[in-house]
Amino acid sequence: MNLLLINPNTSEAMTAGIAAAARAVAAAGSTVHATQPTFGPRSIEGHYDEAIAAAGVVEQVRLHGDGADAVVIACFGDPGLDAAREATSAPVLGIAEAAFHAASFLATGFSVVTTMTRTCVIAEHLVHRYGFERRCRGIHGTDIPVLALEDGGAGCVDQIEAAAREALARDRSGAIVLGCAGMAALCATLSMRLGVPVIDGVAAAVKFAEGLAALGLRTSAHGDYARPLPKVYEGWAAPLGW
Ligand code: 5HY
Repeated sequence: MNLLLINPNTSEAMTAGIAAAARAVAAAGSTVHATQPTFGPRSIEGHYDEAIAAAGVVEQVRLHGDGADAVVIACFGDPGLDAAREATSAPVLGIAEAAFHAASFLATGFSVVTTMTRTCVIAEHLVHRYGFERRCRGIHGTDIPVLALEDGGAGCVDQIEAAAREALARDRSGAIVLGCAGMAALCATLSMRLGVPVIDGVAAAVKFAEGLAALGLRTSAHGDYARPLPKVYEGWAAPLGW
C-alpha cells in the first residue's frame, strides 16, 4: 500500500516524528510518503491556524495524491478532511476520527488529552460531527504548546500522564485518546504507566487505511464527495483550481 501521510503544519521535525510513528506500525510492503504543506503555520493551535492548514492539506493531496492507496491527515483537528475526500478517490482518514473509532472498540467511554486548552472546542466539534458524543466522556487540555512536542515530547510525558490519570478518574472512562500527532512517540510509555488503552491516532489511521485499501474500498464519488466543480481560482490559490 502506498500511503500519503500529511502533517498539516510546517514543522519538519514533527513531520519526521509522525512519519516514524507511522512506519513503526505500517505493514511490510506498505510505503509511507510523508509530506507537509509548502506554506502555513509551524503548529496548529486554533481555528485560524486550522483554516490555512486545511488549504495546505488540499495542496499536498493535489501534489501527491495520485497513486496513493490511502491518505492520512496527521493533525488532531482533521483539517481539510472533507475537501481532501473530494480531491481524491483514495480513502482519506483524519487521526482524530480514527482514534475515536479505535477507542470505541476498546472501552464504553474514552477521554481525550490534548495540547492547548483553547483547542478543546475543536475536538468537541469533531466529537459531535463524527457522532461520538455518547462515547467521549471528556476533553482535557494540558496547555503544552504543540512545538514542545517537536522533539518527541519526552519532557512532557509526566504532565500528560497526570492529566490522563485525572481524566480517567473524573470522566470514569476506560481509554485515553492522545489529542496531538506530536504525542505519538509517547503512546507506549503512557499505556504502560496508565494500564489502560492509550490511542495514538497516527497509528490507528495507518492501520485503518491499510484495511480499507486491502478491501479495495475508495471514497464515494456520489454526492458531496464528488470531484470539485471545475472553476478558476485566483491569486496564490490558482494552482489549486480544479
Ligand atoms: C496536531 N496541532 O496534531 C494538532 C494538535 C492540536 O499542529 N498538530 C498540530 O493541538 O490540535
